[in-house]
Amino acid sequence: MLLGRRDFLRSWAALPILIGNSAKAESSEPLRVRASRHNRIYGAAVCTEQLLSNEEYRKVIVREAGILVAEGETKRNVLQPQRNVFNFSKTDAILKFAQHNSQLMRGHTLVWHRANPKWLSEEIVVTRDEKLLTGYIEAIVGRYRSQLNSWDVVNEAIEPDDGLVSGLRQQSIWFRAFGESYIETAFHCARAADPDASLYYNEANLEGDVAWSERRRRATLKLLERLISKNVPIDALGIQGHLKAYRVKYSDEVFSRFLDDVASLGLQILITEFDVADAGGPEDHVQRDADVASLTHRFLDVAFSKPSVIGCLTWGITDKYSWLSRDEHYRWPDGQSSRGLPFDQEFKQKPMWDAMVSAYDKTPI
Ligand code: 9MR
Repeated sequence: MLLGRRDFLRSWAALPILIGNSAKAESSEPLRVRASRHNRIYGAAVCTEQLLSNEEYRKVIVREAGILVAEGETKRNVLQPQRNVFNFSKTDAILKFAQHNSQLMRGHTLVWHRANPKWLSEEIVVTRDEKLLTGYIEAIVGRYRSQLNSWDVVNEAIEPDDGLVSGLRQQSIWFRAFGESYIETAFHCARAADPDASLYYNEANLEGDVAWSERRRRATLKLLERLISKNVPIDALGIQGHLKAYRVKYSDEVFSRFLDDVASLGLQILITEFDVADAGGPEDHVQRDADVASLTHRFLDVAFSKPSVIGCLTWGITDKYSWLSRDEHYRWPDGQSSRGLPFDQEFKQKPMWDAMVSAYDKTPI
């Protein structure tokens, strides 16, 4: 499917299998249908291995998701493990799957301090060669030109705890080699390689009602303002949306204000990696599911009340494969799975799915 930047919003509304004849929502209708009915999108992060090996997983992804993103396979450590070795097979497999199922696909992520292969980290310290940044973007974005509708060009460039006044992440090979300019270089290069793809800056921990999250919001807004004032080709902000139900306070007002601030810069917004960590919650998983659903509802209600928010992707779709169950900060010590995604381990819809449906259904068109 060849979909340009300007076609992005129109494109998912036009996907043939998405729209039923009736304008009235059916209770069994999947998220992608609910979303497109309201000119929004729903999608999910996927992994090739699971797509290849688990039919039930494949079915849920095909039924529910209007857009896919690779959870790991489009990162540089996978795509370019050695200087002269590129491995496109996994990304190609996901793209083929998406195209076969009339799903869009987005790219995540071109520049991320945590996805650099070892050879690159070693080389850039010595050479400071900008080609190590631009050559990669030209190769990857060029290869998938007109096939991915958007790219997270730069991911997580903010880290106020690193101590810079700008709040930029100092502990990144990119910042150390080029200073802040690597961000604009990356965007210019991506735009030249695929003029049709929407270009995103993607950032984490932007929604908490806590001081450290506020610092992140301020630094992100300032960065976006600087980029826009320099005519850097950026189209949207990706808000990851990894919520922590029992650990980080969330407030509708704070989140709403931030969305308005971003929209006032003329940017679109996508919730790119939504899930809700349930670590630290009560033992009773029924109670946790209710809490996760309630937070999901509040968060997405605020998001979808804004015309600038074009949709939401969850980071995975089933608890069976969630990164939250693997991560040392969020996994349960007794080995039970986390319950932060719309489907449980057995691929059954959870209250979180109902909350998402309801948020999409309420979205003003
Ligand atoms: O969920 C992803 C996990 O499986 C990978 O091991 C990890 C490193 O590549 O990345 C995780 O995804 C991260 C995403 O790329 C950026 N935002 C935070 C996500 C969770 O750590």
